[in-house]
Amino acid sequence: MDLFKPINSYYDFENIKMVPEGELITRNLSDMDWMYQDQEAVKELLKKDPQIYRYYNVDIPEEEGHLQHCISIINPGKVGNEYNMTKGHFHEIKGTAEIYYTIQGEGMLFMQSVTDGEPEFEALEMKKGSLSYVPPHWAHRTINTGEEPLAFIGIYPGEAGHVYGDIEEKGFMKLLIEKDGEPTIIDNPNYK
Ligand code: S6P
Ligand code: ZN
Repeated sequence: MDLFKPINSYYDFENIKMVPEGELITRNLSDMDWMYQDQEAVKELLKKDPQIYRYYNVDIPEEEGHLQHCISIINPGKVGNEYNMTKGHFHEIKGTAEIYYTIQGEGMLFMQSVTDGEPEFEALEMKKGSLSYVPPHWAHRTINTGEEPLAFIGIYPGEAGHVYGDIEEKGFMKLLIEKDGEPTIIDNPNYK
């Protein structure tokens, strides 16, 4: 048996990154431009194509028994009046859960499930110290509503895998926009 050796990773608060970096994945606006409601704002922002978020995956075998873990960082900002967010996904093995532990910033965790016909939606607050549970069968997306980066640790089963197609095509049933200076959840008129 190949014995996997214990390893440490660190969050570098000063440089807002994980050390060692592991696998770094960056998502710019152009990677998810159709997901935002205000396409005029998208068009304008695409001239600079800002980075919306990035995540650092620790290199762990994608196998049952292991625990994948990563640090995600969503930059502060908005596209029109909609806050910066991740694309969102289901786990490929839908019966796998995830834990998010917020280490910096503030935001929201959107979850939706369509397991028994009727779509269901839930949202949880994220702030430094919040420990959020994403149960099996819930798609999840994170959103930065603050002025600083939103950074959180994600821990999930090694075999979970990720599926983006469903959310890419149908979207999330709710959006998080700034209204009268406050984060406000509204229905997504484009949800299919
Ligand atoms: C993985 C976990 C996170 C996300 C990351 C980026 O299961 O939920 O590491 O991958 O926050 O979001 P997304 O939706 O682009 O994978
Ligand atoms: Zn996940």
